[in-house]
This record gives sequence, C-alpha cells and structure tokens, in this order.
Amino acid sequence: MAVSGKRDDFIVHQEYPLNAEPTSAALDGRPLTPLDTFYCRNHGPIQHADPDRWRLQVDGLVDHPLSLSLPELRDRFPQRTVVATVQCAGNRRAELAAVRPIPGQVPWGAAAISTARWTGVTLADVLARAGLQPGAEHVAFEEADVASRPSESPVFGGSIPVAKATAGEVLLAWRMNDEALPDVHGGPLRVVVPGYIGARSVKWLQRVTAQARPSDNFYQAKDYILLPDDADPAEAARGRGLRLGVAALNTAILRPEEGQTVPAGPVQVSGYATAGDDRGVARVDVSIDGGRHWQHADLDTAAEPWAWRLWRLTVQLPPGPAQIVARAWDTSASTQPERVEHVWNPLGYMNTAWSRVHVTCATV
Ligand SMILES: Nc1nc2c(c(=O)[nH]1)N[C@H]1C(S)=C(S)[C@@H](COP(=O)(O)O)O[C@H]1N2
Ligand SMILES: [Mo]
Repeated sequence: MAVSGKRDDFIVHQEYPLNAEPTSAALDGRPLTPLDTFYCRNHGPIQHADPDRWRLQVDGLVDHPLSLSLPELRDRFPQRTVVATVQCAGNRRAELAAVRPIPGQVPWGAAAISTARWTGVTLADVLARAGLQPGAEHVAFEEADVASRPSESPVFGGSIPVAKATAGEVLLAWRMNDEALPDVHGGPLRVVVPGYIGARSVKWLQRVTAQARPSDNFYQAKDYILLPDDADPAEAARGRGLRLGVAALNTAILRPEEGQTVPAGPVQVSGYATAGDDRGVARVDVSIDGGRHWQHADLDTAAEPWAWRLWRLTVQLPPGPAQIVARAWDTSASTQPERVEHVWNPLGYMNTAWSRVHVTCATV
C-alpha cells in the first residue's frame, strides 16, 4: 500500500494507526533521512490541525503560565536548529519476535529510526520565560485531544526530567529538513528529545506541564515498559517493570540486507550506530566469523552530536553462506549484548543485541 508523501517501497506494518518504515537500503548512507523516507510511528490518529489556530499551553509549576501561538513562539524566542536521530524503543523488534512471539506489537525491522534537521525554539528558553518553580522535577508533554480520536486510543504524552528539559538540545520544532513539519510527523508542532526513546518526542504538541512527578500518561506509565522475561504482558498496565526513557547503545547493519545474495570477494557492509543521552558512539566492530575476530568500521567523522554515526567497512567473503555481525561501543566503553535471546522481553523493547545479517556469496 502506498503512503502519501512516502516512497513507494515503504514497508507498512499497519495502516491504522499508521506504522511504517523504510527499507534498510533506503535508510543507508544518508546522514539526513529524506522526509519521504523517515519512519512513521503512531498510536492514534494523525492530526491535521490549522497552524493559524494552534496554541501551545505551558502550565503547572511555573510562575507565568503561557499560551503561545506559532508566530509568538517564532518571534519571542531565538530560533535553533538541531540535527537529531529519533529511534523507537521497538526498533528491531522483529528479531526478538523470531525468538518468541510478541503478539499485538508492531514487528519493526531495523529502520524504526531516522535522522532529521529540526528547527524551532529550545524548550529551555520557553521554560525560562515561564519561570520554573522549585519542586518542578519533570516536564510533561501532551498532544492535542481531537474529536476524531477513537475511544480505545488514549491521548499521547510523556515526560522527561527537568535537567534534560532545560539542557538546550530539546526543541519545540515546526520545521524538519528545512520544510514545514509534515502532519504525519507532528505538524504544526512537536517536541524533539534527542538521546531519549522516540516516544518522548510528542507530536501535535499542545501542552507542556512542569510537575513534581514523572508523567502518568498511559504511554509512559503503562506502555513502553521493559518487563522481566517471564512476566505477563498485562503487568505493564499495572505499572510493573522498568519505565523506558534514555536511549541505549545500538547498531544495525543496513547493507547488505538479510537474505541477500552478494558476489563473493570484497563486500561493503554499512549501517548506523546510536548511543544514549550523554554518551557517544566510540567504535563499531564487524565480524564475519561469529565474533571470534573483529575489524573496526570507518565511522562518519562529520556526524552531529545528537545524530547517529553512520559506518562502513569492506570485508572479504568466501563463496557460500555467511553471517555478518556488528556491535558498537560507547564513550563509557560499554558494548552491546551478544544474543537477542538475552534481551527478549514480553513487549519487545530495546533490542540492542549484536546485529546479524545472513547472506549467500555467489562465485562470479
Ligand atoms: N502525539 C503522538 N506523538 C508521538 C507518537 C504518537 O503516537 N502520538 N508516537 C511516538 C513514538 S512511539 C515515536 S517512536 C515517535 C515517532 O515519530 P515519527 O512518526 O515522526 O517517526 O513519535 C512519538 N510521538
Ligand atoms: Mo516509539
């Protein structure tokens, strides 16, 4: 099925709500993901709001509650641009679901992640104008509550700690890759929280609330929960398990693609790596013998601080079946777990295991 504004080869997991990702090959090798290639992750209806009537409320533990139109946001605060990667906590879930089924969750490949140039104002500047009160430990976001929302889909929201909210890289954005933010990606206004799971980058942002406690919004308190592997998935709704927030070290091989036939000899392997919040990607290793020997990939040197690091390496593959493996290390010298079996969890979040691609090498 074709999705309006997206490439013809977009992989649609679900039409409503719209959940779709690009092919690995389409994502590969581009520091910025074009708008027609950027993945779409939705829990409810895509909103189509009139930008001229949009207002953002800033309330809660603030001295001066604000109500700002888009022109007011634009005119009263300095404009900022940040290149940032957004990654869903469910990225790479299909590999987990191959170990044990994960019913009712979107079976994402490795492309529920994309990078854009976001332009807007910093949340820090807006909060400074509102005046945070002592006791404001968290900043919560909420999308607009629209009449078209089906009864089973709660209003989307979530929160981040105040230190992150005031750190300067968190944007209230209305432009994406120098174009107006498309409705599907949260237009006219979304928050972009680099270094956190994608779920915190709330689209159709209408309310920012300073508060003492983390958000009790369904999607933070009862979903996006990492449960112990033997837990019943329903336990997430009872508030059990770890609440996700900060992103984790991850990497994926984008090329060659799983199951591909490649000519034996030199083969270029490439992909992305991301690190959580205040960490960076330090190194990416590639192995063609299941992890006994590793070679270091070339990392993009020009990468922006909040963007993924693209990497590539040419390996020599003998004829026959081959498995290519990749893992990343971060600036705290931590690396990724070896096996998906070891990170399996009932809702299928945070698959950070070594990335593996199986190919067949044909003699030419
Ligand atoms: N209002 C709203 N914001 C949202 C969501 C949503 O369903 N509704 N999905 C979140 C999740 S889980 C992710 S991963 C990102 C995806 O952003 P994208 O669709 O622009 O790729 O948006 C986040 N913001
Ligand atoms: Mo997500």
